[in-house]
Amino acid sequence: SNGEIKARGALIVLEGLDRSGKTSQSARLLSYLNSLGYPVESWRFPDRDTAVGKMISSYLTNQSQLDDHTIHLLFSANRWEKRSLMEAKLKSGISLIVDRYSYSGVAFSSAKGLDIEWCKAPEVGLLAPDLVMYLNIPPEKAAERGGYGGERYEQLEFQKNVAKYYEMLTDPSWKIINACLPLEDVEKQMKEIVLDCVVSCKKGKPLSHLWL
Ligand code: 2DT
Repeated sequence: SNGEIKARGALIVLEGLDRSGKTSQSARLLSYLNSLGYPVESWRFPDRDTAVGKMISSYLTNQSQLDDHTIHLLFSANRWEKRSLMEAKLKSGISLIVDRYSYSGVAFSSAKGLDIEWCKAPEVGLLAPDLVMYLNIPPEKAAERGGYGGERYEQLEFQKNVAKYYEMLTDPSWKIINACLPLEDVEKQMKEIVLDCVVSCKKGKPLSHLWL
C-alpha cells in the first residue's frame, strides 16, 4: 500500500519593527486559517512564560542588566527550548504563525554592534520558516503610531538601526508587506500569501533548517 504521508503544517514568521502591526495581523491570520478549517496556533518570541523567557522579560523591562552577548544567547535559547514542540506541532499538521523569530534575534543584536555572523551562529539548526513576511514601515511612521511601551528597544533611533539590519537579512524569498496601508488592506495581502504557503506545505514541501 502507499504509505500515506501526513500533511504537515506551515511555519509562518512575521517580522518587522515595533508597531509595524505584527501582533494584530497574527490574530487576523489565525482566525482566517481557522475559518478555513486549517489547524493553526499563534506563537511569539520571546516566549516570556518559560524560565529563560522570564529573564528576557526582566531585561526588556529594564529590571535587570545583561551583557549584549548574554541576552542574545538567551533569546536564542528561548527558541531552542521550543524547538521540539514546534517540530511536533508542524508534523502533526498544525500550522504556526510566529510573531518574531531568529531574524529579530540577529537584527536587534547586530543593531547594538554585535557581529552579524556571531549573532547567526546559535540559530543554526532551528527550523527554517516556510514563509517570512516582513511588515515594512519607515521607523518614523511606526513611531507616530504611538504606544511604544517604554521597553528597552522602543526608541526611534534604535529602531532606525534595526531597520538597517533587517534590510541586510532580507532575502529574495521574503514577502515584503507594505505595512503603512490600513489594517484591512495589509490583512488582505497577507491572507493570500499565507494560504499559498499552507497549501504547499500540505502537499509535502519538506521542512528545512536555519541558517538559509
Ligand atoms: P515583543 O515586543 O515583540 O515582545 O519583542 N527581540 C526579540 C530581540 O532582541 N531578540 C529576539 O530574538 C527576539 C525574538 C525585539 C520584544 C523585543 O525583543 C526584541 C523586541
